[in-house]
Amino acid sequence: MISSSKYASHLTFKLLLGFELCLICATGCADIVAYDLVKGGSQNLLAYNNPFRNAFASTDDTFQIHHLGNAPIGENLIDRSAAPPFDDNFGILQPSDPYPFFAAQDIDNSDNPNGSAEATWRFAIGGFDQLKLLIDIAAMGDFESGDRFSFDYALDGGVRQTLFDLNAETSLQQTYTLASGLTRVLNDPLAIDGRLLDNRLQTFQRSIDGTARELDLFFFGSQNGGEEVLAFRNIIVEGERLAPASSVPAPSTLGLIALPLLFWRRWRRYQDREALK
Ligand SMILES: [Ca+2]
Ligand SMILES: [Ca+2]
Ligand SMILES: [Ca+2]
Ligand SMILES: [Ca+2]
Repeated sequence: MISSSKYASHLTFKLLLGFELCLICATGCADIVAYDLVKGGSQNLLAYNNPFRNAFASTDDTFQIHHLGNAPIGENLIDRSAAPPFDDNFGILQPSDPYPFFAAQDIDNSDNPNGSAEATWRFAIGGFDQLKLLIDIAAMGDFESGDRFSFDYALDGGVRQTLFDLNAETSLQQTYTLASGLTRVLNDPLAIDGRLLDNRLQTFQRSIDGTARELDLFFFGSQNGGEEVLAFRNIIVEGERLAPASSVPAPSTLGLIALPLLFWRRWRRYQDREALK
């Protein structure tokens, strides 16, 4: 049973947190606009196109969405170090991982001699501005300067612009920790704007200027080794809903009375986003 003092402090914390969120939300609080690969689900995903799905004969070559247990996948993408015989020293996803993710491994292979590949997503994003794109990305391996991945975007079929460029930091090392606790230090990790990628998923986010009906996301890879792996999921577009011109209210006493209701709605949206993860 929770003591009355604990309950009071819990309530105070929630009230303070709520008040803080209200202050933040009063200046704009993000809504979920669209997503894919979030617990296996998608929202406002108009199209997904990947000519490289099931295009490579070797299990150790891939550029596509995987769901562990549904089809073979390269062992360098899976971290089995915490289970007998405890000798795995390379991997990203846990063998019990229940949700789909996109993986890339040795794109340069006999089925794809030019060594590059691209997949695209199209999301409906109309009615929002202050857009932001978030993706959880992980990588492990000793990459080279010739290895490159990128996420680009375009609004309503316009000019393609870089969202994230992933390049090897050829003068740095990264320490990767496996589920067993084993650590491995490898040269030349991938990085985004100097932030090193890890074999655990990290969230990268960037704002997108402008408004549009559709957002195209392009994931490009050019990479050539089996001991260089990358995975990502939780592609989320956030934004602020544009108010219809006719419904923009003038400040009034009534408006002030309605503020708590607005704050409550914002709080619920915040909770919805947290529940997605
Ligand atoms: Ca492994
Ligand atoms: Ca290297
Ligand atoms: Ca390479
Ligand atoms: Ca190769």
